[in-house]
Amino acid sequence: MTDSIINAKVIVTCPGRNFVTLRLETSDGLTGVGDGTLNGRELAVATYLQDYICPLLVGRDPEQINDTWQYLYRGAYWRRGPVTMCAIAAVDMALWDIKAKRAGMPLYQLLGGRARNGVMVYGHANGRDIPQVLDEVAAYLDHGYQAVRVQVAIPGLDAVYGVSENRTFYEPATVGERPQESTWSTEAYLRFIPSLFEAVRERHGFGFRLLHDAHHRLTPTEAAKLGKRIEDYDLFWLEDPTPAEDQDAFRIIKQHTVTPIAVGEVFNTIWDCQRLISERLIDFIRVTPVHAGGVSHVKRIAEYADLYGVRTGFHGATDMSPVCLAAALHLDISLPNFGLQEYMTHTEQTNEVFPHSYRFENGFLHPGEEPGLGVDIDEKLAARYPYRKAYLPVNRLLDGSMHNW
Ligand code: EZ4
Ligand code: CO
Repeated sequence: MTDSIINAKVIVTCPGRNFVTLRLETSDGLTGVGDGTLNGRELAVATYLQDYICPLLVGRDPEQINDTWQYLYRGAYWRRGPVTMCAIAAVDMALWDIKAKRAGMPLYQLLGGRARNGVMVYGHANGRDIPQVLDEVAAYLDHGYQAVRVQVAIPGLDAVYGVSENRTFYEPATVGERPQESTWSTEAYLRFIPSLFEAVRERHGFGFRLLHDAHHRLTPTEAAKLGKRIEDYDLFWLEDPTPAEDQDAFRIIKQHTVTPIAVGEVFNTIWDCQRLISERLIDFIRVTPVHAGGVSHVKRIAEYADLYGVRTGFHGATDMSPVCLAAALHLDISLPNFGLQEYMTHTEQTNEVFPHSYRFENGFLHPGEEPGLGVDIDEKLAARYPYRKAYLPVNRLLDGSMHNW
């Protein structure tokens, strides 16, 4: 008799921040976990899973991942969108976890095995001023990192994206009944930001990959101007220069600068980046398993990107749970066109709730050799950290108009 799913459970926990996890159990006694966390909108995915997907999973053959994916995607009629795709992603990851456990192999072996020895990751140096960022970069380099993203506060602006009070942990979502408000001036940013890259290269040289995230705030012309202005500082990538849904904007940027562009953390499907990839308008695609339909769909996007010389740079901020990070690492180590993996360490409580086999060593992450994803959830411990409502910030220009956060 074939194995079947006998239990599908949604676990919402807040060990420092909120996570939504799907845990499946099969009649053969196997279990699998999948991440369904959508920062600031977590309960929408939890409900989608609990009320609409879990009842459909019970009784299904866990081995037929392709059929289950299509059943949930086509079967919803309402295609794409972050809530639906996070829910499908959670199922997909959990099923790959089960399949690899049954095979007795770490997931990357089922994806064809290793294409490299380890997964290079980038760390996050940030600070209230340039000297503080320079010290942070030094700390990351001392730790063995070979790639560092830099973000700095902009004089005259409050609560700028990517700048944190906590030196080891950056969490933009804040607990409360309303989002925090931050302010923005593109003029102030463009005047100041090149001096950060100049200072970093002057003090630390060119022997590591330097990255920066503009977080969807510029117009195509402003982004083109910035990219051109900072070419000598040799960034590995400039991320999300403009809002990602306007794919044509990237043609303007590409016409003016050879600063590499990374985009896609807000994409949910291959359709969102089809033109960006096929027209070579970006250099790195930043989709990640949780937000883009799981291991199956992200693999498809990465393979499509490879045809056009676009490399991967998967999103890996703290709102991707250890389950999603592990899934990303199995892809990273096996894909020919891997570029770089984002890595932001989780809180100690998060690491305890999600015991895992991946480990950091000298600037690289290794997925580990445990069968499956190599991550589990400690449900008893998870229950000690109940959900706390939290929102991502909103962003206003100095005259009060809403801007992109
Ligand atoms: O703002 O993950 O590159 N990383 C990022 C992140 C995102 C958050 C949103 O939940 O842009 O910091
Ligand atoms: Co980003």
